[in-house]
Amino acid sequence: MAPASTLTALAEEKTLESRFIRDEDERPKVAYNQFSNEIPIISLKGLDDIDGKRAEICKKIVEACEDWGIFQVVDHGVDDKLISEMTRLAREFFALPPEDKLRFDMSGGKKGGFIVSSHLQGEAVQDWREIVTYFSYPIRARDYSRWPDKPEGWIAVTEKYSEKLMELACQLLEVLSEAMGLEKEALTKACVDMDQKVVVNFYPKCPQPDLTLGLKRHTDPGTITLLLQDQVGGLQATRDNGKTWITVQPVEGAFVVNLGDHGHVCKIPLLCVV
Ligand SMILES: O=C(O)CCC(=O)C(=O)O
Repeated sequence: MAPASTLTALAEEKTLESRFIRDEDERPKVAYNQFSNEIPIISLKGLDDIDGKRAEICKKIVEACEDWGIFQVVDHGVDDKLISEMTRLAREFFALPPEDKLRFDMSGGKKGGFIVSSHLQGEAVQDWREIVTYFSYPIRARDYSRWPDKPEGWIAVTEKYSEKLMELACQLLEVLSEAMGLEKEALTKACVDMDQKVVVNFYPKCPQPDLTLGLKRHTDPGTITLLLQDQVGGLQATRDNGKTWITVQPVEGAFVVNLGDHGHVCKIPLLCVV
């Protein structure tokens, strides 16, 4: 039997271990698959067309930021094939035997790799997830010893994916800079070297999903998050400090764009995502 240090074995149990059980008021208030259409889906087709569609697209983005602080983008220019390759590799990584994943164990403060629940220490209740995470930008600071070397192709595909998502993030930051009446590069310059962190979350089948969360209530610490959901869904958001929540509708190939705490400091109204 697999060691309990990953969720592989626990997913087969009939009941959930107590370390994952949340207090009642922290448990999900709406079902993971009761999808809401409230979060706008914005096509970026024509964003570079300065004399054409750009103004209209920017307006939609700004309205979405003011309203929810979260929106989805389609026609974003990131190749479908690259997205499906990244998704396939992520699934294959988490399907590896525990010992392969634990070769990249990041417990004990290592700056990247694999961990169950969270790299944050001292948490009273654990998240029901496995995670691979590491910094991908700035390129000169990459520590490839913390990037998984299995499944085959992971490093090359993640490099390409990171590059394309960095381009997309910069395009969106330009829109937000202009919306604040600043020069186009203001936000990217404010981020100096533009860090980027790859985070891949895996939420295995859970014996008692109503008692726990895949990932606890939080805001994202960075400037902007680009999140690729699978079609199962489960991402939830609130704009009234947790009184009510909605489950974000998964849209094939779309990225959920979430403004993080840094974006908030830059005076962009914001959200919390579970
Ligand atoms: O996996 C998800 O759907 C949410 C991920 C998230 O909120 C995060 O990694 O900060």
